[in-house]
Amino acid sequence: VEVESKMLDKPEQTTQAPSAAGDDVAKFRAAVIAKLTYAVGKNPAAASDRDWFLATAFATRDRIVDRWVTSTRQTYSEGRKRVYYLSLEFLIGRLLFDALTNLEMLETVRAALGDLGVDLDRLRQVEPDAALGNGGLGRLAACFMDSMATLSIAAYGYGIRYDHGLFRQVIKNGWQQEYPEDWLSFGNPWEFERPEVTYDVGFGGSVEAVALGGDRKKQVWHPAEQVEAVAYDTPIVGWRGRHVNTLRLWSARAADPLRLDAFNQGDHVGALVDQVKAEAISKVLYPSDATPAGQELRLRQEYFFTAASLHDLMRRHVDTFGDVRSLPDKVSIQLNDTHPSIAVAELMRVLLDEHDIEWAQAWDITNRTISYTNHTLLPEALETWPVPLMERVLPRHMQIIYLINALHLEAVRKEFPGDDALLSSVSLIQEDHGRRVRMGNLAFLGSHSINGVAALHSELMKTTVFKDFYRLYPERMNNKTNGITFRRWLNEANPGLTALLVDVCGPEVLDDPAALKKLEAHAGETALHDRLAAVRRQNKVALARLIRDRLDIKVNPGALFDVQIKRIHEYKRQLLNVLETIALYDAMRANPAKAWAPRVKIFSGKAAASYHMAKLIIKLANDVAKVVNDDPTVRDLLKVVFLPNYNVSLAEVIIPAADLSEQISTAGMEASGTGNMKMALNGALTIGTLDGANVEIKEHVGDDNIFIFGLTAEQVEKRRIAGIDEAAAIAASPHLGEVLDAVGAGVFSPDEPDRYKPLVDALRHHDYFLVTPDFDSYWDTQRLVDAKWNDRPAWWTSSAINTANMGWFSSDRTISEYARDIWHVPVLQTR
Ligand code: B1N
Repeated sequence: VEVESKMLDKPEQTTQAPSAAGDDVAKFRAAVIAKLTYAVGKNPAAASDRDWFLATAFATRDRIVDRWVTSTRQTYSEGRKRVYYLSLEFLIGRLLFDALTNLEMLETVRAALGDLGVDLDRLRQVEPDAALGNGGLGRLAACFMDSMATLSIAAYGYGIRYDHGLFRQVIKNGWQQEYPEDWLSFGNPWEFERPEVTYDVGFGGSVEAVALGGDRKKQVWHPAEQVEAVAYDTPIVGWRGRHVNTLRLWSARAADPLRLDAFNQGDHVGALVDQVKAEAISKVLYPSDATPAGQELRLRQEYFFTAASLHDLMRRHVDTFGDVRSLPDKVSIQLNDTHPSIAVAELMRVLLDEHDIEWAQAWDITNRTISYTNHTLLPEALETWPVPLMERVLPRHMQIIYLINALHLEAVRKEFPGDDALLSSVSLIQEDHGRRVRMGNLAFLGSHSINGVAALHSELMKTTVFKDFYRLYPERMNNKTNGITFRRWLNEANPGLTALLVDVCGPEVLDDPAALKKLEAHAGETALHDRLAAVRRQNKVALARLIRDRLDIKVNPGALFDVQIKRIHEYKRQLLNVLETIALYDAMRANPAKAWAPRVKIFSGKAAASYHMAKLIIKLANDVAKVVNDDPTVRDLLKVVFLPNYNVSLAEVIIPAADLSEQISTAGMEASGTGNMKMALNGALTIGTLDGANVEIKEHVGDDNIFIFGLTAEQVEKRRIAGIDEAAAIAASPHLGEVLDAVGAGVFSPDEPDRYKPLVDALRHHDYFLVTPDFDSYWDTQRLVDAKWNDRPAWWTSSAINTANMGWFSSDRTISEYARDIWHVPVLQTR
């Protein structure tokens, strides 16, 4: 990891003396028994797996807390700059193996529990999967927390402690159904409630201008409603336990739990109305993924956690450094998308109204403190709020936004006189279709750095969403290509491959992902191929078992496992994959004796509850699965599997078992992708478009080791302008017409022949996502995949080259770049 900023000292490598190991096991065993007895209140004979899990988590947490206290004290005593990562989502998943891996205690704990007759791998499954996020954006925040701790950055994650995370997906008769998720129902052993860290967050009310004497006056906001934000802290321990940071999540609580007067008059429900309204704020995660969530409650969630977080960090800053004016030197606030972008107006409000800083200085402080990451170009995902709603819920903020906008537009008018189009495009207020506040523009204007999440995405930002802002502030825009934490996605998810890599590349590979490159020298060796194949086989057997247990479908671990796992969205084009599956099924049936590469098509992912097209695509995948899996003609050639309730834990099983990674979004639409990185790191070959981070994966692994197909982002744009001409694409295709006819005629839905008419009609007449023009290129490229699979030495050579060249996609690299270019904080040099 190349970092120019000042380095922290290199840590001592800890080596464990063999004689100490037995001691450690005995100590940990005693600690677990003590926790089971005194924290869980059970005796070993009566303890369930859940009790053992809690006891183990508590004992593990103790080891983290010691280091946590040290880290926190060091940050204070050294007067270090702190980074605050504000995110409406943290998709952290299970934490036990994260903690044990990073503390290097996995084997000790396994042995200690073994002595007690308890199986650690069973306990692993008992932990609920904390799904406080929708998909890539939330998981990125979780990977970043791991990397910030690993690099010893003094960082805090700030978000919401949702009572209910992302809905549980049940597939019933092929259709998605949503059920509430309940991760907290058996308690959460990782968190510390901090009832003493509670802030009032105001909503509504009015603003009063108070005369201060002379012509000076002051605006005072009198909120109509106060909601309390209560802190819950989860320690996040970095690799080798060197540093521990805090994930602080806010829970909403009514200031007055009930109205006693109403209660005493017999109105038992009415007495609780205020409480219910306040607590609704942290009740449930919005299941929107790159789609708008235009609800008052969503705005309340955004302001709630932003205001509480700013209050908390300002208090800490003033306590430590005494003066708000040094804020930009000691604090960096990173906005994870626009969801916390009200921070710009809130920080201004606090500086102006509560610290009596004058406007120009307040604006300078705000701008130098805040930076913003954009995660999507989809126009429908860009947040805007109706002005009347903002005026009602956040009247003082609306005033401030008007003022920011007036000064901003005045400056633009001066620099670009007469350019009205520019003015209306960079305004914070959208004037057509009802007046709305543009949160992306507010975030941009209030930030000194605006970054995209992959090279292509960051370039496209300059020509699309922020085209006009780029003319005003080109120096603010930059790229930070996403990354993933190798601790979870390699060490924990794929211990077999990790052991192999340590053996071939040396143990330094655990600290320096660039050492993966040493694998490349052996990429062509049969001995390596055999070892890689054995590891993959084991992982595929485990996945096959899971598929059998959950779906009662038998799949052959010898077949090519072809995997598409992500949110279901039209732009991600699961439909393209399903249509190719149908074409392949037809071709196999027509000629079953041909030397086909046997495949298992694996799909997993959730659709937003209100996204009808996406839900129809899930149903189609399941309908196709039923037909294919029941057909004896293709029994040994093709299986189709839709695994319900995709989450982090399921990903940890699927990813190490993937042979082929499907990254087939319409070019220009997937900002980055991170599942693409996880699978390539684990040795899957990618079939994908030149979109998001696929472009950079291709540059790293080389053209011969990735299957690229389809229109480029530039061609997509041209094609949309020229007219897509679906009919021509379908007519030119040897397979597509027949496939669409079959789907449209109800071949896969005999019980409801018209079920897929809307889907097929869209493809034939307004194929916005360009499935039809990309189909043949996709089909042809899949046949190249078959050919390579049938040449196993070539396949494994490419697989090894993929793993060898994925080191750059470590989130440690990404975070080092944020630290160097945006936050200006030192990082620990880990190699
Ligand atoms: O963010 C990921 C990227 O790797 C993905 O390409 C991108 O699609 C994803 C509104 C979003 N962009 N926008 C969202 C999530 C929730 C929501 O309410 C938008 N998610 C992404 C990490 O950079």
